[in-house]
Amino acid sequence: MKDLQLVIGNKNYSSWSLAPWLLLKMYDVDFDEVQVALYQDNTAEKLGPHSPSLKVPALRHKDDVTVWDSLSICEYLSEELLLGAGWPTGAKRRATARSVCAEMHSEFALLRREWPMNCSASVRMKPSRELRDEIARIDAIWSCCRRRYGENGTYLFGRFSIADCFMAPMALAFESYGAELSGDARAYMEALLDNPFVQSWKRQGQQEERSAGVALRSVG
Ligand SMILES: N[C@@H](CCC(=O)N[C@@H](CS)C(=O)NCC(=O)O)C(=O)O
Repeated sequence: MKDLQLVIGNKNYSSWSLAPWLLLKMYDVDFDEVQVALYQDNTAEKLGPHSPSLKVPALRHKDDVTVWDSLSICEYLSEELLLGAGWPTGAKRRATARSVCAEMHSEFALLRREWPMNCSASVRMKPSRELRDEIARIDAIWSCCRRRYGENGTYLFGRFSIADCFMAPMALAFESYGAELSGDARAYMEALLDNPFVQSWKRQGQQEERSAGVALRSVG
């Protein structure tokens, strides 16, 4: 077993699992991926040994550190394994990056409910007025960060950072449901969706769904 273990849920649906997984992949950190199927009768029992909150993601490091919650895991990884490289350089950029991650992490309940990440979905959905407001706020975050801080690359703060890890699930949902975005926000979303690890997460999520469908059909 490797020093680092990341426990995640179904790739098709588990938006919170994607953030730390993407950070580890982007920094080429060696880790064991432990997948637990969500929403099953035995999910809590399976998560019990890994996660005090009985939710994913959860991280285990060297058998003596357990970290749960996506944002805490990304903070820990950046501090312990990446020498702080998970965040942009410069106090002002870091403060903004932390603010947008915290906002993403604590807000947008409606978006998560009405347009949940589902890598296999491809359906145009007209957003309600309230949902349009949330989409507009994300559009404003993306456009503003790109304009102010994005000069050194295609990511939110130029080079890849934890902020992009938290935007990736939203980008996948926006792609699935056909969000209408401004030019700068759309360009950022497309760059993020082009990331090879985001693509591979999406493909694996879709594959999982196809296999679950086949399993259900063979039971029925
Ligand atoms: N705030 C947590 C949220 C974690 C969360 O809600 N995870 C979902 C999957 S994406 C989960 O484990 N659900 C299982 C359950 O609620 O039983 C984080 O950022 O990690």
